[in-house]
Amino acid sequence: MYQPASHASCILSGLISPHLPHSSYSSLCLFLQGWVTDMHPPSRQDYVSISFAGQGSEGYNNSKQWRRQSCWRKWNQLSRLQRSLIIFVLILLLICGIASYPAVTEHLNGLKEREQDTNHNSVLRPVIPHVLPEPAKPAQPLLPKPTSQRKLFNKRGPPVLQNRLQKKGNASDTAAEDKAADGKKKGEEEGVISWRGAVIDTERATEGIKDEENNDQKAKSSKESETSRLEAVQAAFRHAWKGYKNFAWGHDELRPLSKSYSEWFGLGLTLIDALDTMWILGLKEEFEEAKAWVATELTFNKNVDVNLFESTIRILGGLLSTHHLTGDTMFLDKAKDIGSRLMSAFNTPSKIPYSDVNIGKGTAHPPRWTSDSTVAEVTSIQLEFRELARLTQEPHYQDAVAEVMKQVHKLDGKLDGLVPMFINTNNGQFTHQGIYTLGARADSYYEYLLKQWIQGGKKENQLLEDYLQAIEGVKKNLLQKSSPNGLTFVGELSHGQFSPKMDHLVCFLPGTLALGAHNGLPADHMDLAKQLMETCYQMYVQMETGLSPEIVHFNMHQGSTRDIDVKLADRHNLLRPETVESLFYLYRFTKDRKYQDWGYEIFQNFNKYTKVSSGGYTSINNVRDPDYPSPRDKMESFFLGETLKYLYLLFSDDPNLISLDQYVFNTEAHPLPIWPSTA
Ligand code: DMJ
Repeated sequence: MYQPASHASCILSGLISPHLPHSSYSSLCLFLQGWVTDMHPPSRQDYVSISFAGQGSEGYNNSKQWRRQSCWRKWNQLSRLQRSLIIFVLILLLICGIASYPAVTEHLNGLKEREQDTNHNSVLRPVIPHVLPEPAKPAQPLLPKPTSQRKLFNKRGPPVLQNRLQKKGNASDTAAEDKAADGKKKGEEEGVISWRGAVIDTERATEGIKDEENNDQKAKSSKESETSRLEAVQAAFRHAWKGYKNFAWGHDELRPLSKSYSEWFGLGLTLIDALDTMWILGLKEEFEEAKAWVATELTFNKNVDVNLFESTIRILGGLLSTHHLTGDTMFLDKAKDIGSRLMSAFNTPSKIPYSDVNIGKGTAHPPRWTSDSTVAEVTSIQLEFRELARLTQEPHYQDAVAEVMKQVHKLDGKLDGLVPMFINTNNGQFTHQGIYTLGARADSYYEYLLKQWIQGGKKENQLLEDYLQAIEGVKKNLLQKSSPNGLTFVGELSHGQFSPKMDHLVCFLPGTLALGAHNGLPADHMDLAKQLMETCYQMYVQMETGLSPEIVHFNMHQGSTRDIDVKLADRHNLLRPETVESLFYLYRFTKDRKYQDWGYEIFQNFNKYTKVSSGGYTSINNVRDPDYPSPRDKMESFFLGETLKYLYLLFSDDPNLISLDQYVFNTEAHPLPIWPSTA
């Protein structure tokens, strides 16, 4: 009697033991054994027979009385052992029920809370929480997806219970955990963590986070550096403008040291050259002041001689581009005025224009000592007059400059597409033949071949052919490498004799070559552009002030100790733009930040050696003496028209700030529109 009760109670141990501490379980067994023995004496029968209403022979009687009497009769028919066992089982079931109640409640609550959580936060919570940047909680544990969690909990109860089961060593769970642990270890070795089915490539996830953070950081710091560099250029412009405004307002050039000005044409050259720069730099106040001066003070009805080329690229070009950028027709009217006055330069026997025009009288003439014009000058006014013709619908502007190109195209005296430096206005022939350079007097001929072709929608094949031929001519006749470092440079040829001399002016070439490559010309043009860009940068870096001289000579002899020499007479720097101009093109097309950094170095050196404290910047005489660079007391108009503009565009990461697919810059950095294809 004792044994079965004891045995029966302990059969149930599997049900309750996991839920109770060991000591409680033992005491319960002892208690039950004693209770059953004392209260229920053994019955006569050792089997349990239970019959239910309706199932017996007596038929169905559903009265309460009958049911009570029948149950009692059945109960009394049981042996004492059977009754004790039944009572024992019932008591055990009751105890189990009471014991498991809190855990069940907790489980149910847990499920309920999780369900609410999932419903409310499904949008906010990431599937893998720490993949989203959450600075306040950087080390969130890896969790499986909510659905997997639900499955787990349904199967195995709430987290507390799971932990206890694991500790107690549930066989199947332990095996699973071991497997998971193995998998985790293996996974960790492979950079993968597996958490019950949620597999996360931590290496990649972490990399992703790190990359994202690094990228964010990089983007932030490059944005900051972009902003601060742009602001630095604005500040430089304001400083230059302060000097011009205070000491040279309405005059051609500032003399910042003597706090005065110089006149060349007497047309407010710096102010006009700087108009579109102010617009691009966002200097509204300064722009409005300057605009008011143009509207009210600027007059071309003056008895004054101007250089056709210089006034075309600076004044006509500046007014046209400002008209385009602002939409203000006042600038177009002024452009028409100066354009029409300059046309008298084309009244020559050859139709090759004279270099000088009296814009008040409407007369033109060559320089006093010659009847020649400079080749670069007569072939670098086309962008502006072509645009004026388009805007005014007066073709004679375009016809006049096209005639020059047509004649030059046909002329004898070129070498593999390279042109001499002078052309005679009487007979239209090249003079002083045999000298070829990409520097002064020839430079922008090459630039305008390409740019006219781009401006006109890449249809004028003759311009393109002349350009491509000329670049081949450069490669064949003028390109050399220096010693000891092998810098690629463009020298000059004089009657068959190569000279390793290169003007700073030649540094327009890397930018032009890059622009051509961007427009579909051979890729090796870009390679050459990069090599020449490096050389132009070295022309700055290798000087004690970090500023380039006007002219350098490259060493080509084996055993040279330095690549670049500078003659005494060539040590000046006029604040020229060509190198930063090319850096701008190279950066736009390659996105290589080194070009921005090179430009920033140059910019800082302009600030260090050419800035005048009372306002303005000055040309210097000696780039090799950082202690006394010997200021020249002149701020050229192109410093504001070109140098600062290109620096600003170089430091900007916005390719749409004067898009090179919509605008073509004239040789004075004034952007003119590329013609729509229907034009
Ligand atoms: C500018 O007037 C123009 O860029 C021209 O083509 C060359 N010289 C100066 C700048 O150096």
